[in-house]
Amino acid sequence: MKSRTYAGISELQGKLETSKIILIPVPYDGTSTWQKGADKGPEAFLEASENMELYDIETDSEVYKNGIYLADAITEDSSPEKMVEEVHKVTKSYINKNKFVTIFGGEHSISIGTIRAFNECFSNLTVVQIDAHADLRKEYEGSKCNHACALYEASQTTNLIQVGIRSMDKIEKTVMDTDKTFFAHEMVANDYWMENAIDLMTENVFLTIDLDAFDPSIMPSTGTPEPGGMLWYETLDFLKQIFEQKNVVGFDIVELCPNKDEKSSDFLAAKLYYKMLSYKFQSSEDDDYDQDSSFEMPLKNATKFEDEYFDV
Ligand SMILES: [Mn+2]
Repeated sequence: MKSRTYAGISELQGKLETSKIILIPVPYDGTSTWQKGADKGPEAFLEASENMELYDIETDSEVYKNGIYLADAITEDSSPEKMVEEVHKVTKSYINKNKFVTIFGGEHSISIGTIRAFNECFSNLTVVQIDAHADLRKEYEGSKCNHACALYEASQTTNLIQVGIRSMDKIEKTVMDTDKTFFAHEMVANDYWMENAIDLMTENVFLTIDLDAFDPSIMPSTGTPEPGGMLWYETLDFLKQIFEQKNVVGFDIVELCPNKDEKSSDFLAAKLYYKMLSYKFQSSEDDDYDQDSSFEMPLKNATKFEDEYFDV
């Protein structure tokens, strides 16, 4: 039987051994408070991806030729804590294979695990969170692994920069670093917010994108839509600048809550994912699969991983 590949690429282009890129689906929706359905996000995203052109006009590239391996979905959902643990473990195992690791959720709590993995593998990590919500609660409804707490740990352990924020609880102000927060209502009046945000970033950057950061007019299918969000081209412009100026070490995209009568959100998510890969690999698509040529990821403790490093 033919196994499923990302976007219907050939099995050869989707092989683990030769792929530079890993995609891990995490269909988890254990703690969402309002509209359920983020567990259906990865499937809707994959379906939309299968119906998308794989040539990117803007970068004049076909990034899938770098190889994109569709990993087994993480289905651990016995508790939020166990899910986070599993996401952390699996993400780290693929980073240790020297791959460019991407994760598609699921609700935002999965990012506690992804960020923990990247932070352990890359020194001086900046986390750029693009989101409508601050997600800085230390604990919510009895768990530290609730989606409302998604970025609390990152706020304590990484250089966290929050972009697009327009909804939070007052208590989150005690945790938030307002010098590194770009509120939506201020972004509309500040022509320099992108440069200001990039100036705050260290070299190694992990991006966590909550799709509710986008305006509901272009991204209605998300658990908690908030008016006044970001639009398509400004978001791409910001992302492109980050990919050009920084070493983006990986990213996750979360909170697609598909609606069978509204497919454009699924396509936005699919296209966003592919755009980000296109920006990442823009200059390297003519390379062969030799990972030493242009794709180097400085691991924090490279020696620690030596055994697993080239085991693919
Ligand atoms: Mn969020």
